[in-house]
Amino acid sequence: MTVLRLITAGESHGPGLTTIVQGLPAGLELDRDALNADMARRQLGHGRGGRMKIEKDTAEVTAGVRHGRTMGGPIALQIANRDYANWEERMSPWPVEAEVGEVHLPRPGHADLVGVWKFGHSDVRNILERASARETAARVAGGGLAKAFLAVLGVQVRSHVVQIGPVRSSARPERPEDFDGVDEDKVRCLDPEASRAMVEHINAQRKANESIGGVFEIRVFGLTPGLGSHVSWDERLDGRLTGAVCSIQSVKGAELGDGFALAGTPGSGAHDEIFYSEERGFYRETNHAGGLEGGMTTGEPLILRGAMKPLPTLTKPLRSVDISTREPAQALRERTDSSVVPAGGVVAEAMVAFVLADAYRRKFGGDHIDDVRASVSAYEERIGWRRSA
Ligand code: EPS
Repeated sequence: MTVLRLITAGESHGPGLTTIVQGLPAGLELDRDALNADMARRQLGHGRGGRMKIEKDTAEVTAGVRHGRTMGGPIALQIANRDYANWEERMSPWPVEAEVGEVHLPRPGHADLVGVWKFGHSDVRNILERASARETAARVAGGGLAKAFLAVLGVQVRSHVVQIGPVRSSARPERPEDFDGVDEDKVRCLDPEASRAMVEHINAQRKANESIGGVFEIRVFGLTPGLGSHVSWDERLDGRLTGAVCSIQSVKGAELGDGFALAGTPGSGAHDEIFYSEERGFYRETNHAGGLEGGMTTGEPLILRGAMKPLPTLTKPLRSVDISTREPAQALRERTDSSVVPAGGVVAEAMVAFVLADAYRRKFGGDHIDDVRASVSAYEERIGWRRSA
């Protein structure tokens, strides 16, 4: 059970998306522009398709906030689908006069085939509309509220792209300021040379009718030590964070800190030795663990990467089977994005912010934001934690 809850509703080409976030304290000040800036950041990135020219996402608050502050009840956010104007008959919630054709061509790699079996549909559209990554707009809206809560506690969540196709970035950002300008880069990459090669790679692959995967990295600064817990499997943040990131459409892998590389490193080089000095208190000189030990934050920056597979909607479709005739056929061919890794990082910021905000809510409680702040300060004083920033 989480203390903070995030529910999204909505289909890709339906009237719109809805987000409900429950469990934030009262008195939290929200910034409408900051929420909408994140909505716009999610739409960025070289490699997005025609749909992004249609949408200009904003999150409208319809409940839980008054004069810019949370009241303590559930917060509701609405995001319109502008494209619904082109889909009104096909996606109407109510019966229509017109004949609406069904989709029978499941795409390998998408939820299409298993979804129609499981939910008993004959029309793949009943699955693909909800499985679509359009839903991530609603997550970003909800994650924006979690980020606002974390910001009050001195926590900053950042992301950048570290790989697109085979091209890797060599950037190793150590502080929040190192991310300045990342959203101005075409692929949200902090290594200019790699960024150029990534754009070229996307262009070449797009010409060849391919889609392209990649890896984004999240870094979180200013976390208090001891969020999460070693005592139960479902309270360990390693699992909660990677689970949340792997719940993002197209993500097939997640790693923390040095992650998979640790498996091949001798123990003496794999862990972060502990030091103490009068001015710094307890500290580490390395962060192989990515800011987590025993399922708990250590107070070092959290480092998490997510690997996205290439999108399953291809302009050169793969082999499939028509589910109505059971004859061989080509998979559904649709307008699509060729690369969404830059957007994936923004969505992962939202998911990570949500999990961390929930961890703060569990540990520190509080009905008003000032109660939370006071509780965090009292705890940090008890353990003698010195904030570096
Ligand atoms: C998506 C397919 C594309 C993307 C969409 C996710 O939409 P369409 O089928 O309308 O061209 O643009 O992503 C978004 C709309 C978005 O806001 O991110 C898919 O099948 O997952």
